[in-house]
Amino acid sequence: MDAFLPATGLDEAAFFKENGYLVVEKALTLAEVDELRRETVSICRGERGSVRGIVPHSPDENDDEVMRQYLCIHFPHKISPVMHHYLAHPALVNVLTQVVGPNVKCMQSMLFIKAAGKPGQAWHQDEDFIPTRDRSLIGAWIALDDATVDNGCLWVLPGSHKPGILWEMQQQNDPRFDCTDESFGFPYRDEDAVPVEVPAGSIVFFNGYLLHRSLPNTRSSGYRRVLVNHYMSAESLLPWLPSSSGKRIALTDYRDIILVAGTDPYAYKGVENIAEPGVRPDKQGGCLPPEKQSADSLSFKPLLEDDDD
Ligand SMILES: O=C(O)CCC(=O)C(=O)O
Repeated sequence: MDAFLPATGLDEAAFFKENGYLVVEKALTLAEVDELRRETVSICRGERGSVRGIVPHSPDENDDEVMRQYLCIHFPHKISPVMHHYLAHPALVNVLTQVVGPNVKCMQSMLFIKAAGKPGQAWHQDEDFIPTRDRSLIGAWIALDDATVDNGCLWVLPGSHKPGILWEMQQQNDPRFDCTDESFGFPYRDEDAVPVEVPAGSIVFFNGYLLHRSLPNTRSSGYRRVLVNHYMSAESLLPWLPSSSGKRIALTDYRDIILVAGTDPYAYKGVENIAEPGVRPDKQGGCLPPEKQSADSLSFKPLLEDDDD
């Protein structure tokens, strides 16, 4: 396994820290890649269990006809023992333990199929979607085809993870991209982006604050298949809501704040008047049930005058 390191003299962990991404070329054997490709067909055919949005397919439909219908399948590891097995492939764990720490957990997998003509994803930071408490989120993007500019490889803005700021997001209608919101307002230009072209079997690791995107697959046939697993430090809690909840806890930002030093990169949001002063209960008469305690934690309601007696 060769890590792709441009001539910087940095070791893998140092390169990742500096640039926010790292390529390990041909980390998986072609036999392993082939196993994952065959499993992709089975998942798309619905043979591994039910997937929301996958329709029953008749044996008359060939594999290409089936796969072309799906851009990406979320959480394949939940139904596929093969995908589950690859979450802890030694080539992944080796790098993860170097750049995240000794204790690493996975919370998501995504299987991109991205047939010819399918769109990419606009600029975003993965911590917009999966909020860790310690900025330890890391994607492991496992190429199941050679990923090139024309079939829609990953593009990154090297070093864009360093400020540790989550840029604003907005809806976009750019036909090059799927429905995912785009980050905007960041101080980098599209021309600063680097295409991460890799041969099949390679893994691109990238930091959860790194701005990245992918462009459409502009070829006339074939796929740009990728298995992307997301990991984080096991020490961090994961305050994550399923998208079905309709809430984005990662982007929720309590703005009843006072800056006491330096600059606030989110100053443009202004401040709000939310907290109400109040007396902390002194435990006389016992405690409230836990759900009532947390509901009150942001709004210490003043005790009624009668309570002070
Ligand atoms: O591979 C792609 O097209 C996009 C992947 C991506 O943006 C991600 O995994 O966060």
